[in-house]
Amino acid sequence: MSSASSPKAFGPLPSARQLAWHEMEFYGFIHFTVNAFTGKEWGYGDEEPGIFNPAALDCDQWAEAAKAAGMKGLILTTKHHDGFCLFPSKYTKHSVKASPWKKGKGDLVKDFAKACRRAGLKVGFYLSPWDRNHAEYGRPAYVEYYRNQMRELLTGYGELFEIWLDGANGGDGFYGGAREQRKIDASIYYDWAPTFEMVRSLQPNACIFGDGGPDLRWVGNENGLGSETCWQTYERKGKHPGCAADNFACGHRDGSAWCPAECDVSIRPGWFYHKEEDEKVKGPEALAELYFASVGRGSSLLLNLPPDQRGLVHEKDVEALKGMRKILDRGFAVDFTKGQEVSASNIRATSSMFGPEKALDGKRETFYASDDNVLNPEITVSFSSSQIVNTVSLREFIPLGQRVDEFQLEARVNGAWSLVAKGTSIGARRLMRFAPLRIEGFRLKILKSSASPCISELALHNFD
Ligand code: FUL
Repeated sequence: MSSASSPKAFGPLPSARQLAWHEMEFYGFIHFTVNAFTGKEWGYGDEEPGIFNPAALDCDQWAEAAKAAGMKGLILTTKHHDGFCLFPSKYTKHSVKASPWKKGKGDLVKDFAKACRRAGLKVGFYLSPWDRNHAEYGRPAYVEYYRNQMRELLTGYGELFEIWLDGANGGDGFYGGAREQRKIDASIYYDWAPTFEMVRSLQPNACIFGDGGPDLRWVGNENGLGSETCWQTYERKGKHPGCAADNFACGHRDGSAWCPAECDVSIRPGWFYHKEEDEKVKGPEALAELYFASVGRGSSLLLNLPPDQRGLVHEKDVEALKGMRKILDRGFAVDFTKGQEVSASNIRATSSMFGPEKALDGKRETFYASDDNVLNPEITVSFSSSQIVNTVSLREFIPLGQRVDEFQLEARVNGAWSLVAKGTSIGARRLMRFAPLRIEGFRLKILKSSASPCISELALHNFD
C-alpha cells in the first residue's frame, strides 16, 4: 500500500459557493404577492396594496412544509413583476407598508428569513428585474432603484445562498400610470456587472441564478426537467439574465465556466395560488419523478409552493410533499453495495487512498481514482447473495472538475453479464433507473473520459 498524489484538476472548477449549492440538491420557491388575491400570474403593476391581507400568514408553516419534503432551503419572491414589495423598502410606497397586513408594520421577508433559519433551511431571494409598477422602468433611474432594493435585501436579512434573477419581460405595464409598452434590451439595460459585484461583496456565498448564469443557469424549461446529457459546464460569454435560450439544457462540454443547471417547476400548474388548481396539485409519484429528472441529472430541483390567500401552503400541497419524501426515503434507505466486495481494473498508484471502496463508502469527500493515463477503468461490485435493484446513483468528485464523458452499466444476472444502460454526463450526481434485476454483480465501465475519472459514489437501490 503506497500513498499517492491526487489527480490534477480538469477544466473549469466549481467555486466554494457552487460546491455548497451542489450539496443542497433540492430546495423550494415561494411565489407569494398580490397575485394570490387577484388570481393573476403576472400582476399589471396597478394593484391596490390594500388587497394584500393574508389573515393567517405563517412562514413557519411554509418552512415546515419544505422540511417535510426534504428541501434544504427556500427562495422567496420578495418582488414579482407587479412591483409590490414584501419588505418595507425605503425606496417605494408600493409595498407591505401600504397594506393592512400587520397594519402596515410587517416585513414578510424578515418573517420568512427567520422562519427558514428556525427550521434549518437556507434562505434565497427573487427580486424581479422587470417592474410593471415603477414609473421609471426602462430608464436609468429604475436600474438605480433596483440596485438600492437589492442592497436592502443583501444587507438586511442574514446570509443568502441564492439570488434569483428572472429573465421574463412582457413589455406592457402600469409604469406609474403611463400604462404603455416599454421595450428594453436586457443585454444592456440592467448593466448587471456592478449589481453582480455588489452581490459578491455583500453576500460572497450566494450563487447568482440567471438564464445564462453567472453561477447557475436555467435548464431551459419550467417543467423541472433536466436533460439526459447535462454538463455542469457552460459557455456563458455574453450571456445575461433574459438572454435567448442557448443550450441551457445540455450545457457545453467544453464551456469555459462551471455553471450547472437549476430545474424550476411549480407543484401546481401556476406559480401563484389559484383555488381552481386545488385538484391539480402534482402527486407524490410525479414529484419523485421530478427529483430523478433534475437532481438525478446533475442539476438541482427548485420546486415552487404557492401560499394561498390565508398565507398558508395548502393542505393538499403539504400532503403531496410528505408523500414524495416517503417514496424517496424508502428507496434511498438501503444501498445494496454496502458490505459487498468491490474491485477495479486499475487503482491510482495501487493506493488504498483511491481504491474502489471509496466509491462505496457513502462519503462525497472520498473517491476512487485511476492512474492519470487510464481513462476508461471499470469498477465491479460482486454480491455474496443476489439482490434486486433498479436504480444506480453515481457521483464524480467535482472539486476536481467534470471528467467523465461516457459510461455504461452492466449487471451479472444468472451468471451472465449484460448491458443495463449507457450514459454521458455524471458530474455532481447521476441517478439512473432500469427494470428491476436480480443481480449477482454490477459494473460501472467508463467508456470515455477527458481526464482520469474520480468517482465518489456508486450506490444501488431498489425503488418500489
Ligand atoms: C418566470 C416568471 O415570469 C414567472 O412568473 C415565475 O416567477 C417563474 C419562476 O419565472 O420567468
